[in-house]
Amino acid sequence: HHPHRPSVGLIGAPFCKGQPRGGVEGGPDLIRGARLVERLQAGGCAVKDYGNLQFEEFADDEPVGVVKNAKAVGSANQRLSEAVHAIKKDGHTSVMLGGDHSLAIGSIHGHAAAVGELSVVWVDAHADINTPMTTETGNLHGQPMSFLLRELRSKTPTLPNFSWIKPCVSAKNLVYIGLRDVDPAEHFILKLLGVKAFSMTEVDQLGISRVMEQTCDYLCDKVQKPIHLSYDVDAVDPSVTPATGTPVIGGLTYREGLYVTEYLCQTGRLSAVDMVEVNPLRGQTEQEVQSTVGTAVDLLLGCFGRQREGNHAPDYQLPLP
Ligand code: HAR
Ligand code: MN
Ligand code: MN
Ligand code: MN
Repeated sequence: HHPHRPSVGLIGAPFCKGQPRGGVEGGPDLIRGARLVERLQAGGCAVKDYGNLQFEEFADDEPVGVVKNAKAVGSANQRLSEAVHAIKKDGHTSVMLGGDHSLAIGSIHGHAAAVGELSVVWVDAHADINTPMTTETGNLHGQPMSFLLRELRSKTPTLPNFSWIKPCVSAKNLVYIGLRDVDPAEHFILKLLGVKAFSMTEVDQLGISRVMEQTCDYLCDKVQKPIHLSYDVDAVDPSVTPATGTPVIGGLTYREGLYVTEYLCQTGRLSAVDMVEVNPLRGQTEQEVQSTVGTAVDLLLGCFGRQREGNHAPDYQLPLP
């Protein structure tokens, strides 16, 4: 058995206004600079790079309650949603390079607009499910899931430039992996909606292989839906991925983080991937930045068939003496 090698449609989203720290807008070009495209191609993937999106600036983006930069986040995500929609309609597996995690709004929305019902696997130290009413920070990268879940429709006000969003994910089709920094209101929402979550406690208890088995049993049991993987690089332990805005001790090892991608790849249903929150300015040294970016690239290669046991082309022929 050899893994599927679909064609990849790559879109860069150099956007940082879902959170207060500059630098995360450098993620897409940094990940490309680590030769992502070339390495995907070397592994047998066709890649179409759709380039980086450009985002509108708003001079009058006043806070709505505590929520910051709503107009910028709403507008950026509307553009991203259209771009991911087009990439899916072109027949690719979408890869969105962030940028901060507020971009999951547009990426998941555009994916769902193209394919219909989907499963979401959210790999993150954080649940990113605060509503504009529960957020303590006002940062929209801590809130994207609240705008996407049908069950939270009546709990989220319509922010400026958010009126285009149609909640398109059902709570039963969402699984979290890697949680270890969840706000009280977020924890309440997860319990209220009965969201399947494998926190780091469950990773410790079950091991990552049973976590992935149970993730897919849970999601795959029902109709075979396309999978959206939203991977926040802060899910992995900060000893491995320190160059990120909100590092949290006690995360996935490099091997656990990679196993998640290898496992989802072999389902053959991975339809879109986000790789977000790589922030070069948060690395203390060049080595910290390289470790973070290199891990992000390795995780993406894992999504597209790279195996640790090795790979060879299906038409490989041993050279004869
Ligand atoms: N829960 C906090 C908030 O709402 C922090 C979450 C944001 N950090 C992230 N997201 N990197 O995954 O602001
Ligand atoms: Mn196969
Ligand atoms: Mn996140
Ligand atoms: Mn996070």
